[in-house]
Amino acid sequence: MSDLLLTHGYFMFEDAKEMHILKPYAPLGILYICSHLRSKGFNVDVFDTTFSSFEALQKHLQTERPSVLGVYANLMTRKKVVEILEFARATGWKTVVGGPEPGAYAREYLDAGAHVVVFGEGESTLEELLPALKANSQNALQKVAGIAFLDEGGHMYQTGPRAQITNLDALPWPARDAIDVPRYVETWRKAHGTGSLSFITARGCPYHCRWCSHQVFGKTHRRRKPAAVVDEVEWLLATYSPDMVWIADDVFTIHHGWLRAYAAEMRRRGLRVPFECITRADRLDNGSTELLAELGCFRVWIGSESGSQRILDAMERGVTVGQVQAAVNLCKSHGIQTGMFLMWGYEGEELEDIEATIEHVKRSDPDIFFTTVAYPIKGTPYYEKRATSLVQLKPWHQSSDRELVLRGRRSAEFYGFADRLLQTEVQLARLQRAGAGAETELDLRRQVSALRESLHCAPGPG
Ligand code: B12
Ligand code: SF4
Repeated sequence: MSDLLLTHGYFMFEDAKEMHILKPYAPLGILYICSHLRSKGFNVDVFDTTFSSFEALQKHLQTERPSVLGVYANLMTRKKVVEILEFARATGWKTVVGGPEPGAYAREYLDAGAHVVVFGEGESTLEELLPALKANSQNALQKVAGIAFLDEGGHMYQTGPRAQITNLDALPWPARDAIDVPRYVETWRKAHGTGSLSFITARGCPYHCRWCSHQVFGKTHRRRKPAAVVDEVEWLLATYSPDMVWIADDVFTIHHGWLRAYAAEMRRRGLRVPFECITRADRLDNGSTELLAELGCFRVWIGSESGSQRILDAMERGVTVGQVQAAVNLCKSHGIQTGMFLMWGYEGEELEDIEATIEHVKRSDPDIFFTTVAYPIKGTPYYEKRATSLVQLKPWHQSSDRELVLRGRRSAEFYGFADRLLQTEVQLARLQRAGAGAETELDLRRQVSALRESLHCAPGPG
């Protein structure tokens, strides 16, 4: 019998959208917890749901001797996680839930079947929590920092905050041996021709974009030593032979001195691997972009969000539209592709801000861009400010923060037109640059004016 079974609520085969994307990554959070606890002498298993089914997990929970089940939850997996918690509890397991969402909805997760909710990083908390759960005493639980549970009277008891891990290098690498990592790499390779896997070089982001969740790492930024990261990269390449990697940090390019040291160590060991990462436009300059290219970076993702400076400032993004355009150009000059994330509907956005975003994307001309309609995540300043305008249409356990309706927000149809107008305008701009035939251009111009008219006539804020 294990001391702890870890799992999560992401079932790739049960999600049509994910089956279309087919770019799964291993759940690093629970793998970090697993390796840490194993190094402290605990017996820990992982049931990786990514390539499995809810039925298989149920069967596993029924056949294993119940101990403690730890579940990772984020805003997208809430529904599944609640089902897992309910089932596990009914079959005799003690249930613990952690990850980026539960800390913001502690009471809801406790009511939904979790015995304990863990806030923030899970490694040290679980190390103390497992013996406390074994002791089966509320007294013992009260001494564990960074948790919440229901006391005998059904009231939520929240202990004091847990200090963050100061030395990330003291942590063992994620327990990738606990899951089928080759299957992740193969799934990528079969679908895209390149097998990929991920690792992190740091925890936390010190910036304060108002809609971004800082639930787990706060506003800290803690980095691993460059040589320690290169050790992991070297081992990953030798063990799993991926064709590329994803550096899953919030902002990989945050610290240029670190980046130089990392590049020097990779160079010294003769290592180079194609990779993609996320950056902020203001954290790219000529030197850092050159290093990215040298290291094998083929694509950077930039949270561009809006082409309107007014909206960027309202988001407290700390970046200018001009910086984003310069960063895209810089990447182009170093042969690195750019992917852009854009957000519609942030508070205060008007038609002219949408037009500014369209102009911005035309001018920057990134290789790829994705749009989302802004949604407030609980625990963020954006959510707190809009809390009184939020309407939850379905019960909490069947819903997610993405499905919250914001009063005063324009219709889905409106943002659909904004999306199509953006796509068509960018297509037109590209054709014009390439000197396309007059007929195609005329056709696109007609589409653009029809879409602009629909956008302007679409229902206003409701
Ligand atoms: C990589 C990543 C992805 C990747 C891959 C996910 C994967 N399989 O690794 C992709 C691109 C697929 C992705 C998608 C999405 N993501 Co994402 N992603 C991240 C990112 C940048 C890194 C995740 C990571 O590896 N962290 C490192 C590990 C060590 O940290 P961790 O997972 O949080 O684990 C620690 C603690 O949470 C805790 N813990 C974790 N599990 C457990 C379990 C128990 C029992 C306990 C006690 C503790 C515990 O201990 C761990 C170790 O200290 C994070 C931001 C971040 N820096 O964490 C966002 C983040 C997790 N993503 C987020 C979002 C919103 C999404 C999307 C909804 C985006 C979208 N609009 O589609 C989707 C949802 C996908 C899905 N179906 O689950 C939000 C989640 C917010 C929330 N409240 O839930 C985050 C926090 C970004 C943000 N700042 O807003 N994401
Ligand atoms: S959006 Fe990116 S830069 Fe902004 S706070 Fe979040 S992780 Fe940091």
